[in-house]
Amino acid sequence: MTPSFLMTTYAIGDLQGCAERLDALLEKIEVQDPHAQLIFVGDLVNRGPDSLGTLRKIRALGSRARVVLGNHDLHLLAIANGIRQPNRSDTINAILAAPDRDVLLDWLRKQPLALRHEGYLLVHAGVLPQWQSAQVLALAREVEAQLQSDDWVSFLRDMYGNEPRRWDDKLQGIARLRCIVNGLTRLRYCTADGDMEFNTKESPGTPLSAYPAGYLPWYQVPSRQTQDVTVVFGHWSTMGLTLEPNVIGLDTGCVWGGKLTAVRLSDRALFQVDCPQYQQPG
Ligand SMILES: [Mn+2]
Repeated sequence: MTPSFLMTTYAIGDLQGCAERLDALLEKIEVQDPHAQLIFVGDLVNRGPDSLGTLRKIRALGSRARVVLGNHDLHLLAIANGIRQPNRSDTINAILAAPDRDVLLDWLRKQPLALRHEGYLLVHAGVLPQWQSAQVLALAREVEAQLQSDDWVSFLRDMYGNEPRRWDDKLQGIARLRCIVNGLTRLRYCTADGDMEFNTKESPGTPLSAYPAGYLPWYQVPSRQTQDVTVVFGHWSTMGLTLEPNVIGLDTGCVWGGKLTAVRLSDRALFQVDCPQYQQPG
């Protein structure tokens, strides 16, 4: 056992089933740092070639790896329970047919939706402007309690939907939980007062960007309460690598022919591997 002060933590972007690329990335990291601690920012599975191998690999890393859940991870849990139907671009059948399926799905549903590591707050998609750093963890715990309860399948059944679009501390019940899940796992654009928009995937910097007037990438909202920490997130592959003073975006489009990216949190050193294109967008 290596003492914790010698361990360095790396955040790793969306894998989406690219297990072989994960191996290549870990080789690169471990040459320098054989005891690297890893935090995956969600969307471990789906769209890519080996979702089953990816889940097995990360689970087998044991205490070296931590995970926050993404929308594709929740989608897998929903499909496995007959709550959602698989669509043509889903690539999770091997998990559903695997002999260790229940072990893997049970491990997956017990992962958190937000993590704190030193001055970093790690989530899959984003945080709403009204949420304070400590509150984000507390809100994530509310959803985690549902996913980890005996009644978790009924929670998943009620979880899907775009409403309510705006956070209010007074929200209760499933409306409250849905708003938390959508903020942490689906958010890209919102208004300055936190009204979420779920249709636009394009990066604000591209000619394709056509997000509605009044909306901003969530991390650019001026009144955002989480600016006292560095928020690390994935989910936004069209945005690519985002390195700003208190924001790190790590979805560099592994499954779309981009790169798989890890950042060493202590000094923002980047570790990347190229990825062959596995899926065409859309
Ligand atoms: Mn995602």
